[in-house]
Amino acid sequence: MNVRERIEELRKSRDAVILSHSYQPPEIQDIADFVGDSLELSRKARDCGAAVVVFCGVHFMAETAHILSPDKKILLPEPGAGCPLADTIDADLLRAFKERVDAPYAVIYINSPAEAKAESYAVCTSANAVQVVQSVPSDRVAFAPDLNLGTFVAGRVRGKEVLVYPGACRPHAAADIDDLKAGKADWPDAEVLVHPETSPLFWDEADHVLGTGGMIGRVSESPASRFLIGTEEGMIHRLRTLFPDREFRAVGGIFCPNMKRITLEKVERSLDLLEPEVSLPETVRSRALSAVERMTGTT
Ligand code: CIZ
Repeated sequence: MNVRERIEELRKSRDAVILSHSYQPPEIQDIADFVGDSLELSRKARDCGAAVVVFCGVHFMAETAHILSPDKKILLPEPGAGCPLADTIDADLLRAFKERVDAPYAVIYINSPAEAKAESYAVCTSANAVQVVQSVPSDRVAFAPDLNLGTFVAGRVRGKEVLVYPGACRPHAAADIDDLKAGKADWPDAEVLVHPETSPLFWDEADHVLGTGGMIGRVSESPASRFLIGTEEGMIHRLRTLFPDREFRAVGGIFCPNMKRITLEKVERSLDLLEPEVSLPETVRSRALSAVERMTGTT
């Protein structure tokens, strides 16, 4: 039996579902039951009937799945797959930031640790950040941890001051603008879609600034046949799978090494041993859940 066959057998015998983020390597996306963004996958984890969820992504994503599904076993096949952006904030840093900027309410990007979510009024994703910030019952809102996304939101909400924490996703924030311009020169007819974690220099060159779910929605309704994509390059496999009749090219050289740490062998091992499991103390989980539910009430 090869590794794919062993995974298949274990998936059945363990009553498991395999979820993959759109930034995962192609071979992981291809064996997954569902591929999507962190919130979509956490909702799939909650709504599926399976007892075991193998979350192929990074730590904060598996944690979010646990926040929504405390009774399921949430496995992260590579426990070292972290998110340096999420690591820029924690509960103490967020409390200090809210105090320093004199903003009683914080909106926190889903790319953050559960302890910081528990200190926040609401969670947001790149898709709904503007609506979530707009819904906060205060005219001063602290936003953490992504500076570029927060700046994007600050420019779009009405009647509120958004005080932005200076965290960054390095691969997105340091994306190569010359590569984007070269892509546009090669494919002048292409539509340019970039992620809000990239810098404003990228937004200025783009037709649309969107999270990964928004990119899929835009491609499905666009008349264009070619697209330049300014986000983590794993997204190209996702888009090619969904839209085999269109052409996609990654621009900016955006590569997340943490997203590539899960292998088929690690998925198999995780299913076999039912570890490593991700869970949280109930006090943190339930407070983080309230912040996630406020987002859901908004969007
Ligand atoms: O929330 C997610 O899954 C991430 C990391 C990005 C996005 O835009 O979907």
